[in-house]
Amino acid sequence: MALVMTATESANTQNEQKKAVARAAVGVLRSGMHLGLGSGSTSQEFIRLLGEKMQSGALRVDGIATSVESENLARQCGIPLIEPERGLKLDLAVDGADEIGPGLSLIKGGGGAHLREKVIARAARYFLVIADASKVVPRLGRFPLPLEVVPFSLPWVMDEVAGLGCKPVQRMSKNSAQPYKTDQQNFIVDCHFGQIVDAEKLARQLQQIPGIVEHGLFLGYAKAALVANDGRVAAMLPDGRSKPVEELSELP
Ligand code: A5P
Repeated sequence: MALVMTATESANTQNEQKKAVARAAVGVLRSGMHLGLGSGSTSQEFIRLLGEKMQSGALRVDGIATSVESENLARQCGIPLIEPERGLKLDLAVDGADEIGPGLSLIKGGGGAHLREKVIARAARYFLVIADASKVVPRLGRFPLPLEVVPFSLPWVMDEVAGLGCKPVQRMSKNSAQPYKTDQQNFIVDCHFGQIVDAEKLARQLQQIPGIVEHGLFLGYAKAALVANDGRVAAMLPDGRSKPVEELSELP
């Protein structure tokens, strides 16, 4: 029996895990909720499954998307969309992550959507992360930290963040030699730190640099993370405990 997984087997496992956590997240929803709809492949699974459940008539919710891509998918799936509005509090935001570190500290923005993702996470009473097991890390930083940067400020932002100990790389579009542009028409700089020793301190330093619209560190945002491993989905909590998804009693 082969003990080492091939790349294809590992990708299949990861996809199965994404579907499993998306299914589990749909399972905690209740009719009438206003939702935040995340971005990335795991969130797309969530949006698809949510659409199916709504089409079956078993659930009635509306949502606000964290990216144009998710908004288009939600529309295709028949999920009613709402707009940002004063006084609006979302019941629950569900989103993926690129890394989940201690205390449910996160790196997000692999898809370039972390600005809207953070806005939506903050506008929600409960921020629920959904992820495959590969995202859980003992320390953040192996995944390059994305920054959304105003184009005019790019050279100086790169100089400043290099001074914080990373290798900054401007993200390029997948299909062209053009710089990648966010939904807000800003640039993304991916900061290769290798490891982030003090995430709180780094977040404060990044917030002080003019031209950085938002960084991809989400500290103190996630209330729980549904993570799939060995065919089971468990809810990880900020204090390091795990519990069965059904026992997430503090959900709105
Ligand atoms: C989008 O900008 C990101 O924050 C995503 O939530 C993150 O990249 C997770 O994506 P996957 O679900 O595709 O791993």
